[in-house]
Amino acid sequence: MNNQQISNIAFIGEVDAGKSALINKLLNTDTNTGKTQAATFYQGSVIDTPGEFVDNRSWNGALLSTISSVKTIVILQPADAKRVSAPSGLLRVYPNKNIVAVISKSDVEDADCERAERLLRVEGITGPYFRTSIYDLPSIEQLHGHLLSLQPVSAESI
Ligand SMILES: Nc1nc2c(ncn2[C@@H]2O[C@H](COP(=O)(O)OP(=O)(O)O)[C@@H](O)[C@H]2O)c(=O)[nH]1
Ligand SMILES: [Mg+2]
Repeated sequence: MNNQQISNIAFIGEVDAGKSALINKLLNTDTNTGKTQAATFYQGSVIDTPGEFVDNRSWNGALLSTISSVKTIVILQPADAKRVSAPSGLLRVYPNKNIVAVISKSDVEDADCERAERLLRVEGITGPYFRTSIYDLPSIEQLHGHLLSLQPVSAESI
């Protein structure tokens, strides 16, 4: 991976969707193991959110205020989940953000990536759908490249 950093991104998805593990891979860091208890901010404002934000409706206000500052929202839909992981309708509140759809844990035994895409599409979350596995580096690099392409061009790189 190159040295340019991804930033200004929030990762959301249900508990165990693989948010922290994916961020670890994307940032090439190992500082965020363990259960996410609070929104965690990394350098350049990459935000990891606790799954409870999505699982529990009463947390939706907390989710909204956490993601309100970022330009890009990455939604993780685990490949083995039978229902949608994203908060229903919540993302329409912010029509100007980049929404990036990730089918996470694509390597698990009962993965069904087509089903995951269907669930996202029904929820109004359009493709491209990035299928990732933390054990498949090319899948991480492909997502990383897409996230970099969404970064604002910084003055020094012109
Ligand atoms: N097989 C597999 N397991 C994964 C993958 N991503 C995460 N996991 C595992 O799923 C569990 C939950 O991951 P975590 O990142 O903590 O989920 P979070 O609650 O969304 O932050 C952990 O045991 C991870 O090792 C993946 O791509 N493939
Ligand atoms: Mg976590």
